[in-house]
Amino acid sequence: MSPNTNAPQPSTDLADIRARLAASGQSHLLHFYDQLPASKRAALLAQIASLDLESLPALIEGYVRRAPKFELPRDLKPARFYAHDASRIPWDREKFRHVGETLIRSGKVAAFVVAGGQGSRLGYDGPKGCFQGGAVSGKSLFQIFADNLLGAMDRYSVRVPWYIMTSPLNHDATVDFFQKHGFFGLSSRDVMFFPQGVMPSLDMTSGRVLLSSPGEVATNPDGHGGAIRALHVSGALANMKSRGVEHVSYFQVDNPCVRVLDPVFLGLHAAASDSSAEMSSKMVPKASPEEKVGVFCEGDGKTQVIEYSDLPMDLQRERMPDGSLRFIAGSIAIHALSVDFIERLATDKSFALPYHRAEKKIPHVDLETGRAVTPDANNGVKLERFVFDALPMCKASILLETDRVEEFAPIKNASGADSPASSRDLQTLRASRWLASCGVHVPTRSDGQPDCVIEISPRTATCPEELARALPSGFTIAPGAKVAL
Ligand code: UD2
Repeated sequence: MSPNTNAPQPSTDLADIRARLAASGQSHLLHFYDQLPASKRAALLAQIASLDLESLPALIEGYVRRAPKFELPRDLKPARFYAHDASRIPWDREKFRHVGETLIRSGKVAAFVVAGGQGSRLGYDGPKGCFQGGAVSGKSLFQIFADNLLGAMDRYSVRVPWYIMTSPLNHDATVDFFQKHGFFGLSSRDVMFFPQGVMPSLDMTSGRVLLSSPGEVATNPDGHGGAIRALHVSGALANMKSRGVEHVSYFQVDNPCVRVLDPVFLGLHAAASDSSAEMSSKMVPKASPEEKVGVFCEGDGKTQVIEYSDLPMDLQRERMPDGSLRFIAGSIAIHALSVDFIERLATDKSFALPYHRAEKKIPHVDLETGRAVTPDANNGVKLERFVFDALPMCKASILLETDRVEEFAPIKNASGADSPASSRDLQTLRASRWLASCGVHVPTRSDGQPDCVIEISPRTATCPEELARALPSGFTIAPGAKVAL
């Protein structure tokens, strides 16, 4: 599938650009213009033309000159959720599984991964989806998601389109990777890549836009919240509608244990009496008050995610009488969104998600000397939008609790928590559970952890019941074995 290339192009005329730069206080971006060769001049003008310069003065005032203050809603309380253990607070899981399966089988669901992030914490030089995330196979994260879809297509006898949001910084490398690997067995007609927008990176003191080289503006992807607009302007939404897609299953590129299409979640999203079927979310109970994930809350009558840094620590530490955390619902960034909801937001001229400010070390060119500067302390501000800020724009939004081991093994850092090693352990732990429930003995170490590494491809099974059907008879695992199923 190809993105839409018919969007109107802004003027690249030098005089027009000079006027826009002067009006937004950013004339320094042409500081080296006269020294550039013709091709670089044209590229710089095209890049500047594509930026929303007009909104910069207000953003610089509101986010750079002073850090914005987050106001907690006065009636803030924890968000309600559909409990993982449906015997505790009863709800009809099988009814919603049926609804979700019917939606998938009738081609009304698409997969959508946000893969435009820079992944700097992992220290991996390339799109994060190309990282080898499979615990045993070393398959890339993208291939694991593709396997997930191939499994679902077999199970439900349907073609499921997959939309992949890249950024201008990793778009070509992502597309090349899929081409090199034959789209991992998917049809290229079912995979659509489109880049998200970018924001200029700003100097933390002056608010001036930084230059990454004499002929290039320093930019950063505009956050996963940029997906709402990018889905629309790229033509992805129109493509979904032409295929009869009504709901999008949204996930992040860093989690190899994600269930790309979860019928129970999709069914709840689409049909629960307290859902407007606009945007729904999954959560896991926070591991500790200090865990750095956004928290689902209710305030001003709306479900919302409050970033851990905005939620006061005394609230994060509050406990219920049974000892559990009161603000327990940690976001694992898995959502379901309706195509109608995305379109309503993306085509509403007054729609805008708020920006969030992140202080970063941003390499740039010194305007006085023309030399490249690699800062060793934060010197810049990146502005990003977050997709979960669309939740309060829903009429009613539901939340499903899930089991951390079942669905969340992210790869974010090079070592420690949320690293390739912790993800491998979690993939193995989940596989061990599934195998044990199929009656297979899993060897354990003296600390009770599996004495083996196991990876179950989502093409083989996405739950213990499917694994029971797929396992060869007499299947065993030897201590220390590495097993890919
Ligand atoms: C995110 C959540 C956090 C928790 C966690 C679960 C935010 C701000 N925080 O933390 O609360 O739910 O995930 O894993 O979201 N991305 C883009 N374009 C961008 C920026 C990011 O596509 O401009 C993608 C990125 O490729 C990745 C995902 O968004 O798939 C998460 O990005 P992140 O690494 O910035 O978020 P993280 O892990 O800090």
